[in-house]
Amino acid sequence: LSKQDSKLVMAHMYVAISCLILGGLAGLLQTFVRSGMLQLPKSISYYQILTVHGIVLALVLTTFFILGFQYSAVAKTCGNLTPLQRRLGWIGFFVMLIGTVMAATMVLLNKATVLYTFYAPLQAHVIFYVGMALVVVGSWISILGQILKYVEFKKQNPTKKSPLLSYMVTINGVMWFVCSLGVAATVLLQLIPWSLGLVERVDVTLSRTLFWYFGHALVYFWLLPAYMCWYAIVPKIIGGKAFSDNLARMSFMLFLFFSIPVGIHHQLVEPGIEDFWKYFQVILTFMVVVPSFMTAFSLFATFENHGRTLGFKGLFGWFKALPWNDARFVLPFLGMLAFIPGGAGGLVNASAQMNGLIHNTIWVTGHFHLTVASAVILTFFGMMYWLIPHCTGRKLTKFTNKLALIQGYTWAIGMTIMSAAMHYVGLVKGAPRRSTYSEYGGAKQAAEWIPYQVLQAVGGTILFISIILVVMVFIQLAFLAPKGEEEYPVAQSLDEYQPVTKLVENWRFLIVVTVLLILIAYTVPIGQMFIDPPPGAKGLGEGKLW
Ligand code: HAS
Repeated sequence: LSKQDSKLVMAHMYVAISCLILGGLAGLLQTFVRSGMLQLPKSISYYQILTVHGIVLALVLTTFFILGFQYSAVAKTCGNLTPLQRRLGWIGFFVMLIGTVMAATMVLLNKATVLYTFYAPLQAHVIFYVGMALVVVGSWISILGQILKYVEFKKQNPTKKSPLLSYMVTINGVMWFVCSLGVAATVLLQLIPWSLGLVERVDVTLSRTLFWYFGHALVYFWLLPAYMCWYAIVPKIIGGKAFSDNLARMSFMLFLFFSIPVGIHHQLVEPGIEDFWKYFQVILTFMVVVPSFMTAFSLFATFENHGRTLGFKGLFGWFKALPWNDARFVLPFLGMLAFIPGGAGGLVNASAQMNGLIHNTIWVTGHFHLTVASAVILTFFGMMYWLIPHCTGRKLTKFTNKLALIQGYTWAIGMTIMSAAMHYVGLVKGAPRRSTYSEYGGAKQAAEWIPYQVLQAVGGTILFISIILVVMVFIQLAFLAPKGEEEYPVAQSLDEYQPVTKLVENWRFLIVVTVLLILIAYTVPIGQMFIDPPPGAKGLGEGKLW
């Protein structure tokens, strides 16, 4: 990467690492409070630190890391950014930063204790909502710069297929544009007027529906950059080739189609939405699982092919061929492992009957700590460990690599303990999520939750040690490691020179199918919220929807 492009990428990384420290500290405090081992000072509420934890880690860290990495990916595969593309990157960066500071200030002042989902009926100060809106607008500006790079490549090379990483970045960007319209609508049309007192009340079902229209695609916005690494970077690190470029594109295309029209699977137990539409979106949810199975298949095929090329035999011979001493590989691999139970848990969540069992229990918290906080973040750490030295002109030394390996393993151990306890006590003992320590008036059932909350604190403590290690590795790679050249690994695929199916880059087709699926899945349920509210949807149909 050029010096100027590296600077842009690094600016994003500095924000991401600061978020990790602040959000990780909030997480550690939470586990101690929940297990009854710590009481917060009266001026700080449990929900305030829970809001800090969720917003800073799930929304801000991820967005900054992803946009920084995606800039590096398009610059690496399509050539240095033009001044306009870089300017868009910087404008987006600063708009997001200003938005983050505004929102974070309100949360720290306890004027926006609304959790990371921030939908009604919880209400925040207007500055919080404006801040969140700026984060979204900033991300749009930033993504525009990335898409322009892809468009420029396609214009200059009309007959060539686009580089895989740039194609993937563009899919993720388009998906983000389309899904964030939902959160923009609820923030601008409902939450801001409401928090200013311009309207007396807002429709909660509509607010939640618009949020989840965005919210489920959001989880794939987090996941896809990890998949970019698994498909296009890990094969190079292990010294092999990716199984199939065409399969990877196909899987990303399916993510674009099916990530968005599935948000109602977060609302299966809510009133105000007809069963038919819940069922319909559950079917679409099972469709979005398909590209993940394709990814699992492709990864196994990549590993096996590499192992066989090196002469390793047998069903699992490939296992020995993998570079177990290389943190750039081990961390994403631990992420893949976590995604097996994490993804299986997602299938449980999406199955309507079983959702009734686990909804609003701490099982769900366990699910997303295996997915976003393990599969995704472990992969992001692994990516940082070559991206940062690449940008700062330093080397990942043997010592730092060892530190990074220890960091990865401690994270995996901490998260295994914490999320296993969450899954078990949520599923088997019905422990609620988003609740603080309470004896519930001496209820026997609540007493059974405590040992598992202590286990969560044990896991949380190991995780915090792991965060300290991440920061140490980061400081090494950004400022202290010896100068040198660290590779930006981009893999070739076995079908590198085969033409790509035209359909996957036919953007008119991609956007028409995406919009059509959204219209089919959402027109009637949202329409009904305006004109024909089902019983139980109180306050609807009275002309006070927005
Ligand atoms: Fe989820 C709730 C359904 C994936 C995140 N999810 C959440 C929430 C979050 C979240 C944050 O249907 C909580 C929201 C809140 O605050 O209320 N989720 C799914 C389904 C999937 C899924 C069907 N979720 C994710 C991902 C996330 C994420 C990814 C973040 C990044 N989720 C739900 C549902 C709810 C939900 C309901 C609502 C629950 C409720 O009632 O509140 C699927 O996409 C999962 C598919 C994944 C797989 C796994 C494929 C495995 C791979 C690894 C291969 C490994 C290798 C290594 C090669 C099928 C690709 C092998 C090596 C060896 C040695 C073996």
